[in-house]
Amino acid sequence: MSKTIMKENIEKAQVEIEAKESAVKNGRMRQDFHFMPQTGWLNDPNGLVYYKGQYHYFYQFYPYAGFWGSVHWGHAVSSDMLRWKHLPPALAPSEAYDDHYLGGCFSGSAIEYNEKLYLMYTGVTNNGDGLEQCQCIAWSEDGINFEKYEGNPVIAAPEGVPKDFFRDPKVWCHRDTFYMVCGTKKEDKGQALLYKSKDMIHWEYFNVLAESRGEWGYMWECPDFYPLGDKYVLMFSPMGAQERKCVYLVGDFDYRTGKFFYNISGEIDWGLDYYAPQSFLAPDGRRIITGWANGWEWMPHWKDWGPMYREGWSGFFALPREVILLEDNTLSFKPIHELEQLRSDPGTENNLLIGEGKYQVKNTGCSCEIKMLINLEKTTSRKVKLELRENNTRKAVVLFDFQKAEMCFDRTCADGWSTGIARSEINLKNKQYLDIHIFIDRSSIEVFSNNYQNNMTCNVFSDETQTNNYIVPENGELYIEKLETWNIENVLKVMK
Ligand code: DQQ
Repeated sequence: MSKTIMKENIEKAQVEIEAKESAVKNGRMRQDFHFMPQTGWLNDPNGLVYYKGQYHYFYQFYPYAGFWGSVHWGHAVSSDMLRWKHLPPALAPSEAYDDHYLGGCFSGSAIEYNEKLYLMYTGVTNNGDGLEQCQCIAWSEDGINFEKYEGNPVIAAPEGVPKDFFRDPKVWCHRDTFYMVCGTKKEDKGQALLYKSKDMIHWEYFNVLAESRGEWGYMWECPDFYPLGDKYVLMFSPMGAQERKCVYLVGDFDYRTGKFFYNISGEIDWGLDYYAPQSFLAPDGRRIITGWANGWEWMPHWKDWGPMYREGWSGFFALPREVILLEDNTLSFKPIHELEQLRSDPGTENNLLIGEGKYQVKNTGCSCEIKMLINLEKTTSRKVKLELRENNTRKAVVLFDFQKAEMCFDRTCADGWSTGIARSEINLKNKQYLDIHIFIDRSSIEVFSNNYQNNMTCNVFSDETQTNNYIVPENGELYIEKLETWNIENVLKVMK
């Protein structure tokens, strides 16, 4: 019976998608190379996995409007993480434990087991006493059609855990045992709880993997835990930690106690639009993350989700980034090398000395890539402003202040819609060079700097007249050792 309800709800969603997808395809704000839904609303990445020769993206999905609603899991596959083929939704609300209109199939993860693809997600319902969250299982033999386990839920909120703050399971396997980390809170301090299982069905509570003492917010959403080199990394998206929305911690993990000891912390992305990143392993061993390029109303600079709802959709993923462990055990997040396949019309300038006035970057438009290497020792200016998507009246401004060692993304004059300024400090100690790498798409700008350690994703809803990009040094000369530019191919318009 329940199988039938889920199938019917998926078919209903698919009818809606097919009726509206061409309108979204013709939209002015749709992205050229960032993954986005065919129609409707997208938020967190879920169940990212490489399974039977293809990358799978699942995502929080409401097919019926460009706003959040009872969540389904959208689904798409790709062989290169660039060109995506959309599939019917993998999960739809259908059961007493996941069918509330303010709930549904919340975030979770995927893992291959016995050749099947297993999904673990949070079912959210309401039994008359407020929202309740529990962890549930679904699986598939072909990676396309999923069925929910009839014994769901497999984990209910334990004693002392608030029933509406127990979510976002991320599963991995280590030596024949499955482990799962999920987010919760205790006395208004965020926590990551650890569970283990031998068969993905029967789970036992293990320990508090890590927790906030108040410095990392009151709730940890979408925790993710994985080995990297000889270390372990915990990522989570804290609620209530001000500008800190995507924290990473690096340390050591003890499988005997289930405890994580960290001594390094950092921010994955300081932009106004980056949240809930999830990681997965590529077949060549790279640890890759992707996040939702937007945010929630409780965030300090939040205004709204942007005007895309007018075109029948909302939300996209930030570019996939490879996570790299550096010698000092901090992390850098580098856009995957596959993206280089989308480059066209290359332009290169070497040893560029820019003085008074604006330098216009060549070969750029509504979707392009700009890379520069600034020689700080040969630079006399104290600041450089990058004016992006400019058209005489509007522009997004990214300021690098070498004296204050600060980077700042100001989009208040970018598009007549967006507000907000993002800031980050940049460690320039003993640095001869500052590297900057920018990806511009129709509705977003991602800036990577300082060896991909200071990154900002901000949505900017510029129009097609905003095609100029300028480099503007202040009070002195800027020495760019190498400036490279490319246009970027539109790969999503042809996506099924
Ligand atoms: N989004 C999901 C939750 C998660 C939140 C609901 C984070 O599972 O905690 O759509 O963005």
